[in-house]
Amino acid sequence: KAFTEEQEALVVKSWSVMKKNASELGPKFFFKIFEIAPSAQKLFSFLKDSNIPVEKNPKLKSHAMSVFIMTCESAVQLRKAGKATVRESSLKKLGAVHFKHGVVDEHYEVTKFALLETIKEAVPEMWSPEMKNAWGQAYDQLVAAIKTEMKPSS
Ligand code: ISQ
Repeated sequence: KAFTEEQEALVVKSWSVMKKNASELGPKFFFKIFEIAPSAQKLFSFLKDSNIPVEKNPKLKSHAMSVFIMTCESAVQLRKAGKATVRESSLKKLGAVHFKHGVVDEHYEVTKFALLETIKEAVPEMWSPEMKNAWGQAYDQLVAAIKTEMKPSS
């Protein structure tokens, strides 16, 4: 389904507010996933080999922040670009990394739930069923784009 101008406006409006707090919202998004699926922490070598509590780990924080920004900016660019795009990485690399870790549909669903919850809590005064739908659709398009690249890196 096409991403409409109205949906783009909702995504842009909420991202312009969330952007300033990306350093808190990114980790919040990741910790929601770790709450639902604690084993997801095993994906990060820098967590396994560290004595610092996960919520204080600076590498995890900066990684979570860039993943969050990348996800949101993909949504913001969706209409202009005509398809889901990512910066500072390529869909090929993202596909290969998700393939390598054996990511399956349920993981993408948990992540979608965590992302929507994070946004809802970040902009409660703007949140609406339409906004939930706009972010959900943008997320689904990003996931679809990653899935088409889910194969071993050559
Ligand atoms: C992979 N992709 C996006 C977000 C994530 C959060 C936790 C663990 C893995 C993830």
